[in-house]
Amino acid sequence: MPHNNQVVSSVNSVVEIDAVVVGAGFAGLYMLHLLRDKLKLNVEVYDSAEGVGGTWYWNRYPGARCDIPSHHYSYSFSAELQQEWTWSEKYAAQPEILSYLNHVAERYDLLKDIQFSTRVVAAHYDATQQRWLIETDSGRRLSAKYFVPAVGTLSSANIPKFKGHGSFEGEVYFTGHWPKEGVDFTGKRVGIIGTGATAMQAIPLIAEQAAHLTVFQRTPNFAAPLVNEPMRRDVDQAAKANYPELRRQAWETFAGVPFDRLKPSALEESEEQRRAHYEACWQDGGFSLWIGSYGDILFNKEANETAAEFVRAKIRERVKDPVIASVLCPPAGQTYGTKRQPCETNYYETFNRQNVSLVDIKKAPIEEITGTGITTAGTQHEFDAIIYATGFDAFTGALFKIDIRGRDGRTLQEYWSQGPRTLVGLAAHGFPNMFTITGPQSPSVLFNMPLGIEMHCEWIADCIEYMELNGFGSIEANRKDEDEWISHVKEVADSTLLPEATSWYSGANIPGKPQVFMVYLGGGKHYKQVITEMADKGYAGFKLEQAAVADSARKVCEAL
Ligand code: NA7
Repeated sequence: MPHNNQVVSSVNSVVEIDAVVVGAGFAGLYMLHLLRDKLKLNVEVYDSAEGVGGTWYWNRYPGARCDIPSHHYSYSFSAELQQEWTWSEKYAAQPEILSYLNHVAERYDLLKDIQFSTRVVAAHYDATQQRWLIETDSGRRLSAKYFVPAVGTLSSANIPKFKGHGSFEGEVYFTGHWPKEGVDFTGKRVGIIGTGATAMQAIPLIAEQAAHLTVFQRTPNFAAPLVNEPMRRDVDQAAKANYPELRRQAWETFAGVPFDRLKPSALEESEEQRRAHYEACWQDGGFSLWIGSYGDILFNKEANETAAEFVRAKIRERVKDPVIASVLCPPAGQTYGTKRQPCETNYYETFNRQNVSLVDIKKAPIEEITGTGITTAGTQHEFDAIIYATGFDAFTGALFKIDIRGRDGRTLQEYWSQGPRTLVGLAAHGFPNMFTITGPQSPSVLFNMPLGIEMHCEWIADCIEYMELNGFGSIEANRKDEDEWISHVKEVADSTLLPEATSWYSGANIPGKPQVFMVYLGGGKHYKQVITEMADKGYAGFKLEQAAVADSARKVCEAL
């Protein structure tokens, strides 16, 4: 990659630059734009994919789409960008989101600083130099003052190693790594493992194509209809006329998406009122029932059960065979919405089709993957294709794929062996000048992702600018402040019902992973206040050290 001001040491072939960003999804693209175009730093971005998009590059499975409205699922940093892009559906599908990200990359001329098909394999901090030594799988070695792994929270696939793993002789697909050219299941016998948000999007469409689809369900889920529709002209015009207000409203809400029906308590209403209210939210679609119905359903078990029973009744109504309906219905005691609520379109009706069957693998677990299919409790299911829709090693999986070593050679994996340790989800003690985006212990996946990403990228860029203008060589989270933040994250989480669920929010989907609730539930708005205040106080909670050596980044920033 040509850089005018890069310094190449002829002795060890290490390229000196200001910052390395890993990942070219929503986060990596905006980070590059800010660091390169606002701060005029010398930045390189690496991504193992062949193009931009991050999660939207890989997740090309049928039905993949966002589940907050498209106008909200987009960057807010540029009024021009908001005006010039027109979404075609209320909830954009993967190809359109990928086109949008390609448009952003081209519009801001980002591609020239992204190296695709290249994985960053190691990043080691050198405290004497106050720099990260970074290596890619193409053998490129870099020395960068700042290291920003913008690797995504849901990007490292969870692939269960069933007995016989790898022995199936038919086609094998992973939803999180779907072939670019697509897959035609026409006439095929297909098995799909998993019934999470991903599987629920894919199953109805695959069922329409396949000769037969067998769904392997371990835990039934509470889903609500997405209620997608082609983008209405009036809706688009209203959004474009009022984007600042739309964004302001989003920031006023817990999850960064406005809902206008939220009432304080399900228990303060009569059964009839409650049912009518839930029905209205159900008809709205998306997350309206989950985070836009009653404020107490994620805090109070009794309130939660009213929503859970509402969804169970809907499932029983939509699935004709009562035996299948009972397998699809989460049992008594399983709380609603404490795992992420999937949004669906015709998911439950799909089980009324003749060519779809459901296998309850909680009752009859998968024993083995064979050359011809899957064996459950002595029954052999024969397939032409098997799909793994088994989720992700969330939050930490993608970071651990890189050999990240901080001060004294300590690995991130070792430092986080009992669960992630961060200060406000942005930085970790012992890992100076490294910043994570929508990482663990930030609002992350429970906040509007593009807005959360912008908040983090802007905070990081401001922090770097502050450091450069003030001659600092390193910034590092204090251990004490990290401890306090971790306790606070836990305290807030424990005031809700969410940590009780067996979910990827707590690492419970990955055997052997420490089970710690990883999302900050204080809400995006409050969180933004916290991190802004830290910055305003000269990065309270962090230790800043003067630069050991004068560097080019400072000169560039000072010249601005
Ligand atoms: P999820 O929500 O983690 O769902 C994964 C599904 O795969 C879920 O039904 C799991 O059952 C099932 N699973 C995982 N491991 C196994 C094993 N070993 N055996 C059987 N079944 C298994 O991932 P998604 O991709 O659907 O959604 C993740 C997020 O991506 C989503 O929330 C959006 O934010 C985007 P389980 O429930 O664990 O019993």
